[in-house]
Order: sequence, then structure tokens, then C-alpha cells
Amino acid sequence: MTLRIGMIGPGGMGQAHIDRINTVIAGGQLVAISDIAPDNVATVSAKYGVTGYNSSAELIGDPQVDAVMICSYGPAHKDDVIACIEAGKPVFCEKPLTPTAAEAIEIMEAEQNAGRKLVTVGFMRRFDESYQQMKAILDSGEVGETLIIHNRHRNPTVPQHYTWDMAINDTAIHEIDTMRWLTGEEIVAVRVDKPKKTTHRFEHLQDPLILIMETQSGIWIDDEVFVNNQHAYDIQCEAVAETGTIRLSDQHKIERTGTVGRSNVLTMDHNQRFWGAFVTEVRQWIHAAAAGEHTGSSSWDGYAAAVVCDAGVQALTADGKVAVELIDKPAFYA
Ligand code: ISE
Repeated sequence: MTLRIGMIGPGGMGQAHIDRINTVIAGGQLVAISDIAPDNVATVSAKYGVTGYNSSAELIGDPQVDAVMICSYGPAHKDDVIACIEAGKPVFCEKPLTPTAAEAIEIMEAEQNAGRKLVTVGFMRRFDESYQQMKAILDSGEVGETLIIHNRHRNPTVPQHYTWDMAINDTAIHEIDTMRWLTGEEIVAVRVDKPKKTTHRFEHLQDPLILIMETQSGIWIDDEVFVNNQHAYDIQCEAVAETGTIRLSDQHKIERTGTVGRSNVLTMDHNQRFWGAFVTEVRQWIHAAAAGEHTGSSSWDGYAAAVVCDAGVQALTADGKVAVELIDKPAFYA
């Protein structure tokens, strides 16, 4: 069966997903798009030869659409995700699921009423081969308990619309989800340390910053978020366990040797660095949706990330630790 996909909000991220579906992922076909910007509806529907809608409600209601991908901006997600659930259509929603925890709770309630998991949140790092190998080793217990995890999340630069809180809820949100998944634990407290600022930043940004997180069992996690490093998209992770240390390999695609020595070619953005992870993530979602199954991060993961982000944003302006308080996890998401 070919899964007929409708996409809401096909901007840069959405079109990168469409290109993957059209070139390297079998089993899915884009049949419709919707956007609040009429120009984008015209351009993108013509580019891909699909139906264009000016409203997401029309797209979700289209009987030709079996499943929906939401790539619009965060504040628009909740209503569309709930409309998909009510229509009984599997939905892949780009991160963040919702900008607030309260909205994510509404989504979980709608999903539980529907009686099956229909929502997948686009946290692609869970599908990255190197993170998966790291998790397999940590889960096997062969290096003992995990004690500390160091992360580095560096971008060459960020767009003008990048606000001060986005360092947490747009950038660090990736480590927040990945660390919950890697350790199998919830994050219980966060703190933000603020080093000397780079001159290559918008005035309103604390750049770089260090987000410190603690998990239920006391694993200490740091995340250096540096979004204007001027040279590369550089993602690093090192888990320190009792009898071994596991580190992601360098992020280069090729190694070049010449008269000036040996050098790595660096990746410049998430689409380059996580291309393989995105492909696996979308492929698995298409196959699961077609089979009536669930894959990837759930609404609970989207909710937990939103709560940790809220605490992280509070910690940006507070001195010291901020507690992360989650509601009890519904058995539905166990
Ligand atoms: C962006 O939205 C992403 O998701 C990227 O992976 C991240 O590196 C960047 O900082 C975000 O703005």
C-alpha cells in the first residue's frame, strides 16, 4: 500500500522531507499541501504537482489523505494535531509538538480518547546510527552505569527571527529529547550557566550557554549551546560510564589528505548532518502509519520536552536550579 500524505506548512524543513519521500523513501506519496500563505500554496503545489489547500482543515478532511505531516511553526501545531487525531489519521509533527506543556496535555487527552497512538514527534536524532550504537552499548550494561553526559550543539549561525528563548526550546530541545531517550530517564532539574558571550551574535542572545540537566537517578548532563560559531554545524556527545566512555565519532563526511595535511569536511546544517536519521525516521513513520502502528517519539515525549524547555527558559533568567515537574505518566504511554 502507498501511504498518501498531506503536508501542512511545507517550508524549508517540509520540502526537505518531500524531497526525501520523492527520491529515497519507498511507500509514501505526497498528494496535498496546505499553507496559510497563498503564495506558498501556489508555488509548492505546482512544484510537486499536488493539490494545494489554503487551510489545514481542508487538507485533513481530504479523503485522499491517509496521513499528515505537520511542518508549520510550533504555535499552530496543537489544533492541527488534534484535528488529525479526531479524523483518525496518523500524524507526524515536527518538533516542538507544542510550545507549552498545557497544549501537549490536550493532545494526550485527545489521543487517549481516540484509543490509539496516532502522534509521532519529529525528534530525528533517535534514528541516527551513531546515537543508536551509543544507546545499544549503554543499555547492554557492559560499561556499567552512566554517570555523566557531555553534549555540544553548535550552529554556524541562526536567522534574524531567532529569539533568546529559542536557544532552549528550538536548539537544546534536541538534546533534551535525546538524553531522555538515551538514558531512559526523565529530567528532574535544570540550570543554565552563562559564559562570556561571542561578539558574533544578535544583542538579545546569551550565546554560548551551558544547559545543565539532572536525571532521576542523578546522571549529570551538560549541553553547550553555541549557535553562532561562524564555522560549522557541530554535534558532539560523550557518555561517561563506570568502566568506559562512549563518544559519537566526528561529524565529517569525508577526510581529505593533501599538501597542507589531513582535514575533515564539516557539515553546515542539520539536513547534512542528520540526513540519514531523517530518512530512517520518515521511512519508519510511513511504514508504521500504513500498518496502523506507532513509531518514534510519542505525545508523552513531546510533552516531557515541553516541560523541560519551560524549566530551561525559566533557568535562563533565574539563578540556580529549576525543578522539572511532570504529571504522572498515563499508562497509555507506558
Ligand atoms: C533548528 O530548528 C534545528 O532543529 C537544528 O537542528 C538546530 O541545530 C538549530 O539550532 C535549530 O534552530
